[in-house]
This record gives sequence, C-alpha cells and structure tokens, in this order.
Amino acid sequence: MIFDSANNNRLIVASRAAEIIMEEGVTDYLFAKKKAAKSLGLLTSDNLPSNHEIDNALKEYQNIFQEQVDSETIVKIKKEALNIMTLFKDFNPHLTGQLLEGLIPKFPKIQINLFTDNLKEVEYILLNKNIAFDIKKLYPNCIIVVGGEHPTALPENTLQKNDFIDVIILGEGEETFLNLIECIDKNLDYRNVKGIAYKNENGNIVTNERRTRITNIDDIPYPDWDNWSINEYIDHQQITGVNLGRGIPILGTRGCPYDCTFCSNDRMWTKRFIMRSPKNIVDEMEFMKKKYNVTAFSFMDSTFIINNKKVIAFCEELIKRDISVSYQLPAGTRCEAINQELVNFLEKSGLEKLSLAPESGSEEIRKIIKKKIDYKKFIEAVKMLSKSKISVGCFIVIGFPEDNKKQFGKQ
Ligand code: B12
Ligand code: SF4
Repeated sequence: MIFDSANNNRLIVASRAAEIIMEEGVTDYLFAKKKAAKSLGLLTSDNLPSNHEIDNALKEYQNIFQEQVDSETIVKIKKEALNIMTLFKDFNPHLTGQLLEGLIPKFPKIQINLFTDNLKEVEYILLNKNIAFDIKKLYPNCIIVVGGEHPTALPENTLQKNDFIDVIILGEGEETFLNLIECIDKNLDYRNVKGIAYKNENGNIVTNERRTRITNIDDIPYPDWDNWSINEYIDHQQITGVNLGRGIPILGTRGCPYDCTFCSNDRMWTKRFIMRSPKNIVDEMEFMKKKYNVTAFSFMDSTFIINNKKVIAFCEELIKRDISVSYQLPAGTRCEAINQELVNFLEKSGLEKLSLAPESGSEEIRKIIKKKIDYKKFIEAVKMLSKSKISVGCFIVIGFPEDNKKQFGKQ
C-alpha cells in the first residue's frame, strides 16, 4: 500500500507530544516526545519526531483552538484527534511494503485503487480519498478503477462522491477487469465493456449492462500470492478471525440465496449460490501448504454452510487428504443445514471456529430484516457446536432503525 508508516508514526507522536506540552506545560521537547511515544506504544528511534514536527503540530492545535473558543468544542476536537491517531496507529501500512512511487511504474497504463467504503467518514477521507488523490496528482492521465461490494451496490453514489474514480467494476471482477484492461491496452473505447459504470464527458453516470455470474468457479485461478507480500500479510495477521497460525483467506463459495434487507449481497452476486468442488478447494489448501507453509485457512464466504451434503463432501476430502491444516468460518454462516452429522465432520476435518449470524435476539427485528432464521434450529445448532471442540461466535447488530430499549433487552 501507499503509506509510509515510519513517517506516519512520527506525526502521530508529534501530535501527542504537542498535546502533552499544552496540557502539562512541559517545556522539554525530548521528554514530551518520549512520553508521547511510550503512551502510544511507538517507542523506537525511528518514530521520534523532530522538534520542527512538534512545532508544526503545536501550530495546528493553536490554529484550531484559536478559532474554537468554547471548551466543549476543544474536548470534542481533541477526542476526534485521538481517534484519528489511534486509527493511524492501528493501521499497518507495511501490508504490501510498497510505496506509491514504487507501485505506479509497475502498472504504467492503469492504476488500481481498491477500497471498501466505510461508515467512519474520517477513515474514508484519510485512507481512501487521499490515496486516489495522490495517484491522480502523480499521474493525471491514469484511470482509477474500483470494485467490490460497496461500489457495486451504489455505483451512482460512489462516482458522484469521488471525483477521482473513473470506472467501477460491477460484481465479479475477473472477466470485466480483464476485458477493460485489454480495451485500454488496445486503445479501444472501454466504455462499451459489459459490467462497468463510469462518468461520461457530460458528467452523467452511465451503468452498463451487467455480466452474468461466473458459474465454473473451479476454473478461477488461485489468488496470485507470488505477486503479493504473502509473508508480511501472514506476519501482520491480516486475515479475519482468530489466530490459528500461518493463515490466509480462502473462498469456498460465492453468493448467498437469502435476502436480508440490510445486505448488499444480491446486488453483488445475485441470489445464486455456487460452491467450488471439494477437490478444488482442498487442492488450493494443499497447494498453499506445500508452497508457503500455510497451515490455517479463513473462509471468507458470505455463507459457507448452505448445502449439508456438499459441506460434508468437503470435510471428507480434507480428512482423506490428511494435509494437517486447520480452518475457520469467521464471516458468519447460516445454521439451517447444521446437524449432528455435519458438526462431527466439521470437527474431524479441522474446523476450529465458526460464526453464526442471527443479527438480533429479537424475533420481531429478525422478521423486519427478513433474516429467516428458525430460532429453535439456531439454538440447537449452537448447542451441538458448543459440545464439540469448535468454538462458536454470533454476530449481533445493535441499532437497526426499529431497535429500541425493549428489543435490546432481548439481545
Ligand atoms: C473478509 C471481510 C472483511 C475483513 C477484511 C480482512 C481482510 N484482510 O480481507 C474485515 C473483518 C476487516 C472486514 C471489515 C469490514 N467489513 Co467486511 N467483509 C469481508 C468478507 C467476509 C469477505 C471479503 C472477500 O474477500 N470476499 C471475496 C472476494 C472474492 O470478493 P470481493 O471482495 O467482493 O471481490 C470481488 C469483486 O467485488 C471484485 N473486486 C473487488 N475489489 C475490486 C477492486 C478492483 C480494482 C476490481 C477491478 C475488482 C474488484 O473482484 C473480486 C473477484 O470477483 C465480505 C463478505 C464477502 N463474502 O465478500 C465482507 C464485506 C465486504 N464486509 C462488509 C462490511 C460492512 C465491513 C465493515 C464496514 C464492517 C464494520 N461495520 O466495521 C468493515 C469495513 C472495513 C474497511 N475498512 O473497509 C460488507 C460490505 C457491504 C458493502 N456494501 O460495502 C461485506 C460485503 C459483508 C456483508 N455482506 O455485509 N471485512
Ligand atoms: S444471510 Fe448473510 S450474506 Fe445472505 S443475505 Fe443475509 S446477511 Fe447477506
């Protein structure tokens, strides 16, 4: 990615040091620096800011505080600043170890900016908009392409809000993105490519016809980990779920047949649920084990357990091949297909953790959001899983528009 973490950390420390100087009347810059770095857990020689950086941070604070006079606002701003600092502290920019300048020459014709919109506006502005902005500044003629569930669900909104985005890939990226690049490479008009949205010369948003879903998903090549810093990815535990060792994400299925009201799943994948063949999934696991010594897999599926028989066939394949790996389903799965036989297979095949997603303890809310969960079945599934070695988690959403104190009581 693009951020230079050492530099960011220095600025965070400078900012905190400036606060310490203001709050505690400290005059010794070195003392303030060390105290700030220590309180943020960033105490290495690389992270200590220069006096000049602290002066700048102080000036920024003073500018803000001169304009905002009441103490309530000051407290609010400071809290916000701390939130931002925490965000930076937690954000680990050495994920791929590539700086913007180093990344661009590798892709001279087209630049890719990959993001999921976030509820937190501040994170959005800092981490996403700036990246696109920086790329455009360096390479004004580049084409910025985004994809993923958010822009697919809301292409107009995404293009309207983000001047720097040129093209959105709607839905699955494999065919559409390739087609787009081929067009650009041959100097053809890419605006005819199926499955994209873009802004035309009059500023109007055009959404092209969507491509049909890829059905032969066994034929999709494995992720190209050779072109990615896989060891850094593993070391920084970028995977979702609990730490089970050297872990990477994997996908066993695409889509979900349900239609919960709050979920953008159907816009992304339609309601068609497709599972890879057990052999194909385990082939990838074995390949990753042999090539990169990966021993733990996090399934990123929207809902892995839909078809009881197919999941059992996957477990059987994994047990038969005996490749000594563990796996987890942290993204939330349906409970309808879970029975004792399946739990036994899941446990035997190395499943360590699974999450269910009832979303609410209130039957009324579940009805409103069309969760379609049979509560009795759900409780049975939790009981069966709890008796096994598999640890089970549940996703609960707090704050559906219809939620109130009474509903919370049922959580
Ligand atoms: C893993 C995951 C996470 C992990 C990511 C960790 C990691 N290192 O990967 C964590 C836990 C951090 C996470 C956090 C959040 N997540 Co999440 N997450 C997922 C999950 C389960 C899997 C993503 C994935 O790998 N999918 C598999 C790949 C193959 O699919 P894909 O990403 O859609 O990519 C395909 C296409 O979209 C396209 N494509 C995608 N990007 C791009 C980019 C380009 C340039 C191109 C050309 C194509 C392209 O090509 C791909 C292949 O076809 C999805 C659900 C799902 N099954 O997709 C939710 C999901 C993406 N998350 C979601 C949400 C809401 C969040 C949070 C906002 C939750 C919260 N309230 O905090 C945060 C946001 C974090 C952030 N900063 O953006 C929603 C997004 C909804 C939306 N409309 O945007 C999803 C869809 C779940 C859901 N159904 O509600 N998430
Ligand atoms: S079950 Fe999960 S993935 Fe499927 S529609 Fe509901 S929330 Fe979305």
